[in-house]
Amino acid sequence: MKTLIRSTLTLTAAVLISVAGAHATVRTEAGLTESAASKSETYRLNVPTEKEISTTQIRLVVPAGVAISRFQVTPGFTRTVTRNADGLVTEVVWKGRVAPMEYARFFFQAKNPAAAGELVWKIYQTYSDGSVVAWDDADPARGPASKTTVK
Ligand SMILES: [Cu+2]
Repeated sequence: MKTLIRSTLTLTAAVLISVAGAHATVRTEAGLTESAASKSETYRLNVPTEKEISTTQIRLVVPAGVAISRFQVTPGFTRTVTRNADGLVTEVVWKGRVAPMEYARFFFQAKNPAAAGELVWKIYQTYSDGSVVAWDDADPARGPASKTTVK
């Protein structure tokens, strides 16, 4: 019985740790945080619901110099884009539902900037109660922004 309790506690701790690490992120399709200058890359936005209510909206702020060309179809979600004067997509908003214990993935193709540097992706995750979780480095410990190193 003692052993059972201990292993249950260990499992609970492990689950808590994995949930804490499951932030909303942008990675390459291969799961990497680096890519090459001027490369046409496929990026993957991963959004886990981390509350007991659903995620209803995800807003992505696209780093300057990144040229999004195409989105993979994501059934169940609508997408709205904002473009700048040059026609580049600067923001993307997806609306839909990511229920508790679920995650959603959004894939898009983009051309990286010609210059090396760091891309900072800001993600704003809205829940059904209207609360917004900011993954934008405003509070790096709790809401880190995703970064891609362009080499
Ligand atoms: Cu998390």
